[in-house]
Amino acid sequence: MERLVYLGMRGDIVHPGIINIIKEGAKRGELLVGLLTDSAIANHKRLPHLTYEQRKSVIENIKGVARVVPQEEWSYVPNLRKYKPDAIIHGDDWQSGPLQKERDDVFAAMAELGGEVIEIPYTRGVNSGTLNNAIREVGTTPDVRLGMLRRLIDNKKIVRIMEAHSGLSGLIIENLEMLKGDGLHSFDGMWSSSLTDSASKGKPDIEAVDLTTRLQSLTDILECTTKPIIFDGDTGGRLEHFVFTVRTLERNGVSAVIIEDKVGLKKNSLFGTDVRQDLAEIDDFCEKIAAGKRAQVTRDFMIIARLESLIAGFSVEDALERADAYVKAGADGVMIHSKTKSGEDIKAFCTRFREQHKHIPIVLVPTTYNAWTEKELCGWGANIIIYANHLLRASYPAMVNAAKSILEHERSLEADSFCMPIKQILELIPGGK
Ligand code: SPV
Ligand code: MG
Repeated sequence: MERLVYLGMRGDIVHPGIINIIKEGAKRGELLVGLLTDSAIANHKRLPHLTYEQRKSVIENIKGVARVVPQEEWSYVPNLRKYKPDAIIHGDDWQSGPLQKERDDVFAAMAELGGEVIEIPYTRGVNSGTLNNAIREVGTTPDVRLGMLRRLIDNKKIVRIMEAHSGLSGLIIENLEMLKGDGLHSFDGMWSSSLTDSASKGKPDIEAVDLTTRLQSLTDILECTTKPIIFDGDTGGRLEHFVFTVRTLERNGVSAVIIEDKVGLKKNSLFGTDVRQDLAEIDDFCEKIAAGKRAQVTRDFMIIARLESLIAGFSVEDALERADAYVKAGADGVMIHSKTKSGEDIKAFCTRFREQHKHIPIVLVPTTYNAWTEKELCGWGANIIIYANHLLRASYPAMVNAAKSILEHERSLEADSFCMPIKQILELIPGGK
């Protein structure tokens, strides 16, 4: 019987390095490809450009591939135990870098199974990482970007979203990555916040910045990023206007709009009961959600209902009753907001909502109850965590400090120590030279 050789791969971008390893594997036996599923990848790296089914149909048609099976975990080991191959083949690039632990585990498992680990020289100069970066430079399409949020929700335990109010803040979210013990950490997408978008224009957060103006900031962000965007739609305005907002956002490739169940002059939720916060009638808000759902033209766009009961001084019970009605009206997810420090009200809501609705995404904005970690919030049932205002809140004091230093010293020399070097800002955005 022919030897069985296992090859684990993402199979998103096919390049000569992939073809080479397939050839080398097929030379040594029947080649079984373990194709990483979206969820195996999502918690470690960016989602692939192609879906699992699309990747599978490409890889299974490459000469030398005998069979493609899903690899549901980032680790190769569960599939090695399942298929008991005589050998596993891998590029030797994993001898150093982030895959070292995976490599150690594979050696241990193969020793146990009596199989062999074959390492072949890694094809230099071309790999999916550099090709991925090249694709990112080219950009994305509205369709691909729009659909990305649902794919992330389906495949990640927690979708991590950060506020962007300008192209520059969008670029931070797009590019920042941190390698930690359990893999590569990054933000999954952006929140177009009414608070930070308004504040950066010197306006209060009272729906005074109209949609056309909000779209200008959004366009700046869209032009230099590829990650999905959730748009803060405030109250959604009048139902007759909201249906146009939905289509405008979709056309621009925004993945979701969140609208809150308030009426009258909107005030920022974090004022809580210090200001007047009037809740909408349940039926009226349901009608607005349903009208939005009828208006959307794509399958993937999401309308998320934001519950302001706890902000306006009402109970978890009230929020639950409303959440149930909004879901029945067609909401694709709910966002529960609160300004308590403990977050116990949010926890109570999440736990009880999850008993009723197993799969409706829950969005949390832990601005005040921020001692809880993402893992803990995920344990309550949350799917999306939004850091709603932190880049703007971080930048303002930094700007004030620089301005103060110049006033104090009547020159800018002292401010240099907390400003980025001129060379760095010149080179921050490619294409300036
Ligand atoms: C925003 O970021 O504009 C929000 C969240 O709506 S909050 O400011 O907490 O109301
Ligand atoms: Mg807002």
